[in-house]
Amino acid sequence: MNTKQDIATLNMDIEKIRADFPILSHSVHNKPLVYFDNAATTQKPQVVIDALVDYYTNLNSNVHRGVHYLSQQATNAFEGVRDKIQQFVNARYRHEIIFTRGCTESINLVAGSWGRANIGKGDEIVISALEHHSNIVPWQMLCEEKGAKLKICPILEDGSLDMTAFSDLLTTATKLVAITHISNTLGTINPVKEITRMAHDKGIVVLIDGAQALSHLKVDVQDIGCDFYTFSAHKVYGPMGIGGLYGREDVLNAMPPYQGGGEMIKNVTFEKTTYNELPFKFEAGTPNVGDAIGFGVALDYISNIGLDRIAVREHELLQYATMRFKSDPLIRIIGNAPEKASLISFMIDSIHPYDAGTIIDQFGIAVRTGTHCTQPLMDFLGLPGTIRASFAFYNTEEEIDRLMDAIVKVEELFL
Ligand code: 7TS
Repeated sequence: MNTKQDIATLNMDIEKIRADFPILSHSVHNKPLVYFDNAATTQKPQVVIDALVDYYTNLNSNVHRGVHYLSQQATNAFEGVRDKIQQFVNARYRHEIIFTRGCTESINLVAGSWGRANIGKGDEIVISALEHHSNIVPWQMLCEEKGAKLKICPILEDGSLDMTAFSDLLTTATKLVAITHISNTLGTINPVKEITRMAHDKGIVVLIDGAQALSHLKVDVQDIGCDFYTFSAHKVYGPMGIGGLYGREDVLNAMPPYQGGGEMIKNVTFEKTTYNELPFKFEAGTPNVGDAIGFGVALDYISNIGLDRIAVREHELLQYATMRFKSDPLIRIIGNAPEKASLISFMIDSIHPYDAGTIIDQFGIAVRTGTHCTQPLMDFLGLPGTIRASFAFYNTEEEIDRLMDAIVKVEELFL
């Protein structure tokens, strides 16, 4: 057990795992694809792709509204995924899981329903400098509508949250804290349990944006104690267009509906409509049944590998890439928080990230360049953007070596 490769081999059979993801054997620009854009979306294992085809081939039917065989089978499969998600994030009740289109819609649901009902003039909402636009703009819109104020918790030089500043921001005017679990740009893992405890001590409601977290670490919403937790399937090896919101039962029950339509009602007359129970109160219209089923298969897939093993493997990749990047004096890593997920934002000297990204792409390597939907964070850091390599457990040290070769080429061309 001397080299990183040995440890990786002991941890999991990478070649076998890679074979589960058909896209990973593709070529781009006549080079084997290296996929380092996992924070934007993860690739899908064949079992997830098969589940989608199987659903539309054998099960397609609308849910919750038919006594016929197919409708009941589709309903069972769809509702079974709710149970899987409940177990995956350790929610107390299955009806605390609301299906949405994804993390963005989940945050908008909370802003549109809980926010409209609970935020008033002069109230304050605390977010952080690390937030994705999805966890900024809905709150800005709400604050504008209600005459409330958005307060921003700053970060320290290493990309960690400034917890002293956070504590100072919590006042009697604060009604909500909405903070990301893991920064999609810097990789910082925030102390969400502590954040929740500090906010709850002052009676403040807490939303955690879990878009980046579900694939990297074991999420336990009861242990965190938060009121809301949001996520997207496509970042956890599942399909796009499906995700969810965890909300604590008492909080969800006290909220008005978000959208009106079929499914979310109990009884409709032209005079008065009464609303359905949880979770259906928040699920107006025909849901995305096929993709939900694919989501369930993705959760089973990573549960079978084991999130603890995934975390170990991804940490190895992060350490290896960090070590390689640090060996090049022209590379500046942006974000060095002690608790960090497996992604690295970086600059190559003064080369614009778009220029670097274009050359790196020619090597068949997918990295993301730009502001990563965190423009205010880029302003905060005084950067035009970064290059971001985000790793999943199916990536390898050899792929990181190939990225280093491409970076050397970028340096030759631009410096
Ligand atoms: N919050 C965080 C922290 C994210 O990283 C993202 C997507 C979202 C919310 C929104 O998720 P969606 O599934 O609703 O779009 N992040 C990224 C990214 O880093 N590159 O592309 C999308």
